[in-house]
Amino acid sequence: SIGTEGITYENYQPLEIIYEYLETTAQKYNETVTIVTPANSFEGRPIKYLKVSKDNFRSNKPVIFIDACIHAREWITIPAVTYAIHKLVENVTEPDLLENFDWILLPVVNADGYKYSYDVERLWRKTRSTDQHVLGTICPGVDGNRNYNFSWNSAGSGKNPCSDQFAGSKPFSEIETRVVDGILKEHIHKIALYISMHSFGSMILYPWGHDGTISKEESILHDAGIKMADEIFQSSTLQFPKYKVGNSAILLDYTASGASDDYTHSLGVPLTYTFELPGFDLDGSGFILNPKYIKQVSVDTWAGVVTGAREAGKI
Ligand code: ING
Ligand code: ZN
Repeated sequence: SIGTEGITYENYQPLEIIYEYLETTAQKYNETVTIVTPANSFEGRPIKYLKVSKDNFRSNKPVIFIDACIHAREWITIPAVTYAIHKLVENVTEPDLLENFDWILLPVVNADGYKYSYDVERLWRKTRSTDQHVLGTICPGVDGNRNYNFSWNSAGSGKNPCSDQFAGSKPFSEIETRVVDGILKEHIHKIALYISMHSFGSMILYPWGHDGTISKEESILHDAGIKMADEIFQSSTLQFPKYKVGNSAILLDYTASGASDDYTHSLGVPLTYTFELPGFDLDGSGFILNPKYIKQVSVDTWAGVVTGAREAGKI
């Protein structure tokens, strides 16, 4: 559990251990790390994130915001973010990253869903809310990555609560997406890079996902994306496919509205990405990545984030 790398990367950790790691890190490195619990999840679990900064966000450094596990079954995304925390404060080999940026790291957006996936139903995707249901409905949960308030419910989502792409009863119906929105609103003018970690497929995706049109920032999005993909490829000792980089609708071959990268882009964040971390087809799904890959995927993802941050610093 809590070891020399802060937290072990040999197995997927339960929510309680991840939170213990965040708490311990905030205590141990209290000069640079602040833990925030902005709200509780639908089922009452705290949602926790870390602010990492040399001066508690007092200067005007650009902010880098990384979130993960909005989709419950995408477990590999969580260690990718705790490893970033580890490299920012515990095992610093790139000191420029804290010199030049302030960081927000939210490893588990969907705490209820992760717990449910961990304990009950491995391939659960959505939140666990039941607010939108009339008496007796049997399908809980909203697709968090269809719930953001940009072009909401216009593509690749719907109004059927039993669908895995249920958009919710309205934009930001979910406390979990409202938490992310709160962070975005608090720092919006400073956010230089936003990455939402998903799995799987080894892709770096960028807006616009709702209709596949070209962003005004397409060229910087694409250039920085390619640099991140190259760096991940260089870092990796694994036989995963090289990351593809592109507009999400074009690369995935489907449009999807209400996703967090489109939303942050609509708020004016220039560099905003969805990472699809690697997955092997071990069970016909690809979400169930063998734990033996956790460490290396986390290391490789960090290499990509480092490059993305430095690119963001140039703009
Ligand atoms: N993939 C993303 C999803 O929410 C995505 C892909 C990202 C679509 C951004 C549109 C915009 O479907 C996974 N694995 O969840
Ligand atoms: Zn996802």
